[in-house]
Amino acid sequence: MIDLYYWPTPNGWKISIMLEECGLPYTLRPVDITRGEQFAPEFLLVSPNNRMPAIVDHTAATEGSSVPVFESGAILVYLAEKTGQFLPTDVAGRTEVMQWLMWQVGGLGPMVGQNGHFLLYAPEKIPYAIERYSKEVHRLYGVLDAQLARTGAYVAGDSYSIADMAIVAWVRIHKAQQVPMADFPHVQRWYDHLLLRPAVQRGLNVGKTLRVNSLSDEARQTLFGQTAHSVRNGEHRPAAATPSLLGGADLALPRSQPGGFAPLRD
Ligand SMILES: N[C@@H](CCC(=O)N[C@@H](CS)C(=O)NCC(=O)O)C(=O)O
Repeated sequence: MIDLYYWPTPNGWKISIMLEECGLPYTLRPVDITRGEQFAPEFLLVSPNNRMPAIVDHTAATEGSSVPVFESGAILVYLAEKTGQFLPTDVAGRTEVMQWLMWQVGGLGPMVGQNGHFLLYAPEKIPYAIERYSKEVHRLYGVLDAQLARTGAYVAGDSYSIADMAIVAWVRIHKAQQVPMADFPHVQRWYDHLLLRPAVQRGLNVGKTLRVNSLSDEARQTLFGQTAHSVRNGEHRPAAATPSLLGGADLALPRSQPGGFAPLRD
């Protein structure tokens, strides 16, 4: 069984879509990032960057150990290699997928994230920041549109891949991000087509009811007030143990990692 550490956001959806596409059984372990559950010590053992998504594969082939993976791009590659699906094995095909996956992880995701921050969450509306990120997001959508015009099918060519899954999760929020989709007809065509896939629908619906539309002051401080000091001092940790995370207590970390999986006790 695979444990999926998850909250319903674009980075989380990438992995719920992939798990649904592969038909791999998994246990959902919600990480409420508005409550600071990403700082729970047991979660940090899996994801030292205090970000979800993360997985722990208890069915890994590696003898006697479960495999923890953090970073959505690494998780997608891990699952693709585990199942032999959605990532070609020939060098040219694999490289094509990898470069668009990296484009999403290093470009589209962070830029759309900053766009959303200054557009929707920042307490003061800073015109320079809003313009900077909305222009960059517009440019990136243009790059995607041109690529989809070239392939006439999926992001990395004729076959659906983990690059499509990574990108569609972020395109999903285009309305809230005020992206003018009329400027990007090829993205629109591809997006409509992907939404017809039952596994994409299921993946996007995982944990839907957990999603909150507004952030309390406490949640804002947890999400936007992090520094190395505050993280080191445990300032954002949830006050109480997190039941959803405790189920992962049987994690046996690879031998190279010190310590073990210490479940929180009340
Ligand atoms: N590079 C990471 C980014 C993950 C990420 O930013 N996750 C956000 C939610 S979309 C999160 O966990 N935020 C918690 C926080 O900001 O403390 C990945 O691709 O997995």
